Amino acid sequence: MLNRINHIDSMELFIVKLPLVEPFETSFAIETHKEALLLKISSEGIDGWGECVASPDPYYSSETNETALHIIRAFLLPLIIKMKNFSLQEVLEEFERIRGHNMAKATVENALLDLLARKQNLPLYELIGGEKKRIMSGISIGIKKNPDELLESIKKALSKQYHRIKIKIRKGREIEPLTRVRENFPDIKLMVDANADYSISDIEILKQLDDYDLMMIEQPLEYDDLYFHSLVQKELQTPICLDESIENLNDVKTAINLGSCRIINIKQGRVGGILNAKVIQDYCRNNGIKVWSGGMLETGIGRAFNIHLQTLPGFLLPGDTSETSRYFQEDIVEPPVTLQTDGFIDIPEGDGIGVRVIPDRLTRFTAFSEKIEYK
Ligand code: OSB
Ligand code: MG
Repeated sequence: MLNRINHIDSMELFIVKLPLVEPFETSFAIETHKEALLLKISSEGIDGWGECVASPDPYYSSETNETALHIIRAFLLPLIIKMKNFSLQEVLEEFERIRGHNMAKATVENALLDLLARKQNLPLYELIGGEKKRIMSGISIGIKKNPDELLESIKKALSKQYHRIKIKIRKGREIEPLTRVRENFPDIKLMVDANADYSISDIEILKQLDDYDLMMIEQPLEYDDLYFHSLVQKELQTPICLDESIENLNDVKTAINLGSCRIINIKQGRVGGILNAKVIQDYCRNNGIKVWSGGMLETGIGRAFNIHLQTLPGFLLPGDTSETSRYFQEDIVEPPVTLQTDGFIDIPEGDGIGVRVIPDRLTRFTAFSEKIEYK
């Protein structure tokens, strides 16, 4: 940030595909693999890494890894090629001309932030003004075949000391699982995520969720809605948390003014990067809205960005930051994320995001790569 980049020597794009230890089912898809678009930017012997949070398909967001690849290649990287002795702020100003495509923009922003931090021998959290501290953990449990499997997963997560449990629900698959969970675990910190499966006409079902002492209901209604969420929030005791509906600071301001939610899930990739996420958490903190850091089943690169982000003061609730072994048998970075005996997570030590990409694992998991060199 404070520093400038003289010039970029090369950029490399990778699509990696990692098997998940177990399929992850949501109201919109079943995922068996994590496919991620990675970007390495090299400058004067130092590499910065970024990970795109998009998926191969447009079911969570309109962006996909292929659309991000296109936007990065055709529009974002060519802007940087032209720049000499530039700051990250200057890059982001150039990016403003491109509408939308936050996940693509965040990928480049993330790689440049990692690069800038490494150039200054600083951990990322220091570069962005965070505080050195441990991070709370949380787990997002997918829709299970039956309530017994769900109870088993919750039991396992509790034995690891996760600070809160989130379960995925979908219309018609909420009351029975929640009843069983509360019979077995009356006191745990619990929340649900509907991934936009309901609409305003389902308000009577949503009202029933007030009986389960939930920390929040995440994204009950349509992915692009703020108005109907405000009507539902007025009828519910349980806070609504928005995920899909929030793509920028304007959405946040509209949501707060309408009363569409009391909590916001910030996915830095969904809002265009770490610096936008920082502005949003600051705005929320000043307006009495708690935020937490969401996840997109990221590899160790994206997960490290989420961990550094949570050192900022607005992140008052545990996020979807789980340990590596819950997603992958083998990740592309070292060290893995692990939970301490009290469920907290340490910030990885070292410069930048603090994790290193292991070349042979990257090669093994890479399905596509492309290198762009500059003179
Ligand atoms: O809605 O938060 C979501 C994963 C993929 C897409 C959307 C979501 C999720 C998660 C998993 O809930 C969070 C994680 O553990 O990374
Ligand atoms: Mg969500």
